[in-house]
Amino acid sequence: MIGVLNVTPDSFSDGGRYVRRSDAVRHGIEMRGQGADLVDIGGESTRPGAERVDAETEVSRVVPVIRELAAAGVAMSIDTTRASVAAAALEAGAVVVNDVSGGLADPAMAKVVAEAGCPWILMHWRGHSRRMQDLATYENVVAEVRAELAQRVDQALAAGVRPDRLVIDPGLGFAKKAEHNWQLTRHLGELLTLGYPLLFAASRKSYLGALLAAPDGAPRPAGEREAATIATSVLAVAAGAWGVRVHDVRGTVDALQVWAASGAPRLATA
Ligand code: PMM
Repeated sequence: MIGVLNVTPDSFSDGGRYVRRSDAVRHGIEMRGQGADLVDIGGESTRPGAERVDAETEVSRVVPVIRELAAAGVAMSIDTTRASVAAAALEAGAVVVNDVSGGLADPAMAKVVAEAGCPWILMHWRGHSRRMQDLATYENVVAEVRAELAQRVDQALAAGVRPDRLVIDPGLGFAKKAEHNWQLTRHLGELLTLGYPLLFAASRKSYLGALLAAPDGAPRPAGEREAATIATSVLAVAAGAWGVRVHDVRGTVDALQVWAASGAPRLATA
């Protein structure tokens, strides 16, 4: 279970809430207490259309928070596509790199991860946020995402990253239309045949807002997509996902406890 902590003014769901360091640290400790195994710290918004910030800004947002949370014993991943930010975050106490570009955005990332020997979450990605929705064209989204993730894995291995350090992620909402996200959700088992643990990160994403739209077509606001998020997370874990990345840790932990206690079978695992 990974809890989301965006130290940004503009992320689509929690943007602006944790810009103050004390608020961010308090929320990170709270999520750990609720059952988050990792708190995922991001200093750059990746919402569709977002403009980039420079590396110095990203580092100045995340490093002080990472230092304080590390001192409090909280395990963290750094959500970044930049090798320099990942290196600074690892040095400050993060233990996992969560790279939404799967190593594509920064050719130096693989070396940083290989040298650190840390786990690396490789997400399926086709381009930066400003243009990513133009890249959401597929003949067969499941086969193409699987093939592109396999390339990311091969590149990571070629750079010397150990196979037991890799986690794959279908990248819901990143160069994906709603129907692509649903297809991937339906066919997680095909991605699991790559043989790596899979992270599923649907939390509060806009395709859930579209699903729950009001009769006039207005999407459900991001903060009111929690029940839908929990439902997708439970379905993903039941289908064999290794982990989920969510904003509401407590609700997700509760739901997964119900699922585990029910004895319902896991459909597949990597
Ligand atoms: N989505 C966001 C950010 N980071 N990391 C991974 N591994 N997978 C995702 O789908 C993902 C991510 C989107 O933004 P948010 O931080 O506001 O949820």
